[in-house]
Amino acid sequence: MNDKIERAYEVASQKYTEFGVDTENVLNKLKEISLSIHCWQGDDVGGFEGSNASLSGGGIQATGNYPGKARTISELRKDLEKAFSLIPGNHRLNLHAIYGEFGGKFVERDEITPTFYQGWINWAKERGLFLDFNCSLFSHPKAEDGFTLSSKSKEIRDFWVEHVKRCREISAEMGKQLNDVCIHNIWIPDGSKDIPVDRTGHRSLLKESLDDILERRYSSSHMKDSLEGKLFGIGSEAFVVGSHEFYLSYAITKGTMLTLDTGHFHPTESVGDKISAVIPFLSGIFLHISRGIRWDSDHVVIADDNLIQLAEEIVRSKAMDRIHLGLDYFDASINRIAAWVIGARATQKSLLYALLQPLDMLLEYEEKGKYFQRMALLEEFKALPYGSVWDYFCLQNNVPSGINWIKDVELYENEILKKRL
Ligand code: RNT
Ligand code: ZN
Repeated sequence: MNDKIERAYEVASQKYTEFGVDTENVLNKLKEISLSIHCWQGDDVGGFEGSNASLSGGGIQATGNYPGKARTISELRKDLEKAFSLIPGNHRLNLHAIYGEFGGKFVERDEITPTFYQGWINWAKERGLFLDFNCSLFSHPKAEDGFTLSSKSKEIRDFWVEHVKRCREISAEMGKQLNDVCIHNIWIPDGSKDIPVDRTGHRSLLKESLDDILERRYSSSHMKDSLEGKLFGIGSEAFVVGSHEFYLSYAITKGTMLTLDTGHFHPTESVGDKISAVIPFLSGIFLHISRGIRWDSDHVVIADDNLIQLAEEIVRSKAMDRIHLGLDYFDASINRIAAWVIGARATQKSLLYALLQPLDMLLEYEEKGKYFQRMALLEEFKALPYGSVWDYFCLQNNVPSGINWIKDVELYENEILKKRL
């Protein structure tokens, strides 16, 4: 088996060498790229706050009822460990505030402290993982009227401002203890189902709340803030306060990072194209890699044209050190561990595909106006054996190659998930 993979890799490597591409070099680069794996795929964005913690009120929705959803933190950790064992390389875990360890008692969102996340920090440390963090401004009675940081009620705003401030503090603590930079992502569901008259009012309230939240400075070697806009959500079809333009402008002004979620734009827009347009003006970009289908922005990521283009633009950006890659989708209709593995591997495969392209040759064609040659070369590369390079990468990193991981997940499903009733 391994022999076969090695032989196929040798052949593939020679093929790429003919075009001036060094596959060893490519594999080293690929290994350096960490993905921030989203914890919320494991339990349909439920979290562990207690009793009525089902996903609601945020304009996002997980559909499906596949058996075996993680019901406790230890089940979620087990599932994550399984998923991580099937994804080559070293990665990160992206946590939401609702995933704290509250020990069975209800802790209000404006009362959370780093202590509730110490278990996650320890768990990450033991496994050599790093953490990212998110404030959670949905699935909560105080988010039910559709507005949080931009609410016209001062009481509601104050509550959420306090929550986000605490989440920043928790992020800084995670970064400090893990000796790393924890990215804190701010996404809020604020918006309205129908056409509002006071867009201006809500947007200026959002700005005011954010100014207040970001006033406290943390060392950028431990935490960085990133802001995520959106086009629409369920119940916020006509108006989203935190739109892309709002946060792009805000992030540039304040020096924060900007989160681009690939499911948060019009279907014909290319997020790949946006990278080189915004990165010169930003301290960094956090990509939430997802797959939009019609009204839904959160399908499991696959290596489609959008993802390939995104990967190509990341690789060609010359700013990879300022682009943080995370996954963001949730599918409750298939095995949840497989959903993680498929999305992560598809992202890595797309990056590999992009890294294997003969950029120098392509650039030369382009600069000389040899456009059919450029097109022909790109087309040719679609049929080159990058799958053999991928298999070798998996082998090198001690994870199953090809579809061998499927049986691992099936076994886990039979032995563990099916027993969760
Ligand atoms: C929602 C945003 C956001 C969430 C997570 C749970 O549309 O994409 O990133 O998916 O914070
Ligand atoms: Zn997102």
